[in-house]
Amino acid sequence: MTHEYEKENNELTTVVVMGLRTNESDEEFDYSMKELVSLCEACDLDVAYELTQSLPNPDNATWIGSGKAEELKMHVKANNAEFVVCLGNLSPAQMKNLQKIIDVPVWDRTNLILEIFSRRARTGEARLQVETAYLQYMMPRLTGMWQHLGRQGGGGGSRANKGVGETQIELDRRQISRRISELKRELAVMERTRDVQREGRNRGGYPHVALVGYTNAGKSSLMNYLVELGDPTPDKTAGKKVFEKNMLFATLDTSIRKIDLPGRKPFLLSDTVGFIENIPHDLIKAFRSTLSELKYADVLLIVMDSSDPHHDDHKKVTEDILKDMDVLGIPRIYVYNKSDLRDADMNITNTPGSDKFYISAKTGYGIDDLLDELQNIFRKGNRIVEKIIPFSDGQIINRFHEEAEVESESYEEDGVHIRALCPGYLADYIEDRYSAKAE
Ligand SMILES: Nc1nc2c(ncn2[C@@H]2O[C@H](COP(=O)(O)OP(=O)(O)OP(=O)(O)O)[C@@H](O)[C@H]2O)c(=O)[nH]1
Ligand SMILES: [Mg+2]
Repeated sequence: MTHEYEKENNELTTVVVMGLRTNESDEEFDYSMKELVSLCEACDLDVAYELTQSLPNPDNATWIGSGKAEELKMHVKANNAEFVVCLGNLSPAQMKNLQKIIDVPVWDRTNLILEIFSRRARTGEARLQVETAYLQYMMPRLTGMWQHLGRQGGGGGSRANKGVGETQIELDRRQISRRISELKRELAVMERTRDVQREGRNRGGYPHVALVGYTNAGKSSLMNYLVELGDPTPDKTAGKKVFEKNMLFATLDTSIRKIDLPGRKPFLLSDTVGFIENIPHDLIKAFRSTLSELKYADVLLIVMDSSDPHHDDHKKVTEDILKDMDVLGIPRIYVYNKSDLRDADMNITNTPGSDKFYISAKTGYGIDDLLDELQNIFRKGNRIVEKIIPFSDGQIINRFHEEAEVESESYEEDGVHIRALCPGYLADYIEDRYSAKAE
């Protein structure tokens, strides 16, 4: 991992941002530049200067053209910048050539996102996923790193004739490949453990609601609001709250909390990593196993920042990723969050049965409507369950009374004979539990 730019005393590192505009509108380009600057901030980088270039197509050799590269070099010197962050994804060759001209390292957007992820990942699994993505990104770029040594050697075919740099690259490549295989093996083991844990959670028989959406939409804030609503004593909730901040990729690790509110059926709520436009492919691949949890969700809450003029694009990015993961069959609600920042949203009445809800995780506006709708969805798929429950399973009998509509109940010698209209999730659970015992 490249932590060499992380200063010990949290001192910010100065960078210059380089934007290349090809066929985007002014508005789109400005938005992407702003997003890149926010990504820099999330990585503790201080943007000293923003330079832009317009070209019909990126320059094959230097991405921005050699004239612009000289200008960039000047701004780097003038601002004492330690490196340059580029808006876009550069090929290994473009990166190498540009770096040679400006004399400081060049990061592209993918590199920046990977760096944020590697700094922010906390759980073992997230760390391994990020390291895998990082190494995969580095592999084709090793040439640039050893290029100064590579030039020393002759070009012969046998190993002995190769330059020091080339040999070094081969060694590095082999070492990295080995490490990637190792990481994949470790991740596979973790995935199996998680499957077991998931079964453990399912054994609780609670519906699972998953928060998904663009980064900074307010997913973690909504989770914290609901945690607090379930237990308004700050001392007790402090440990259950997740990290929320006005910063891109505040959350990287998945957290699950049980939301138990008076008069409502309890459910499990999960909060996970946010999405971003043009997310690096390797990173999605690396996070696929964490995100695969979504497949087991009963409801997806697609959270959007409705005060962001680009929330429709964010919705599309999110849907594309969900589609890719084959989870669009799961019931979903579009949650237009941050309604408090938009007068227009505050005049919309949320309608039961709709797939759009306007809320504010700050003020609580519309949250009751959303919770009502979740309860409606849980009730869907209700079916009759008829079972004999052993007397020792008193808590199951309680759940019939709290979460289902009991039609008949009689205490016989062999247990409680019960017939009830159960929500789908509870019916699955009861049927699993008692069929397993019967075997
Ligand atoms: N005004 C307003 N601000 C909100 C609302 N919900 C969240 N925020 C703010 O938006 C910022 C981002 O919130 P988070 O909850 O961290 O967003 P997130 O979706 O979890 O973001 P990532 O973890 O980066 O994917 C924070 O500064 C929140 O205080 C809201 O309803 N209204
Ligand atoms: Mg978050």
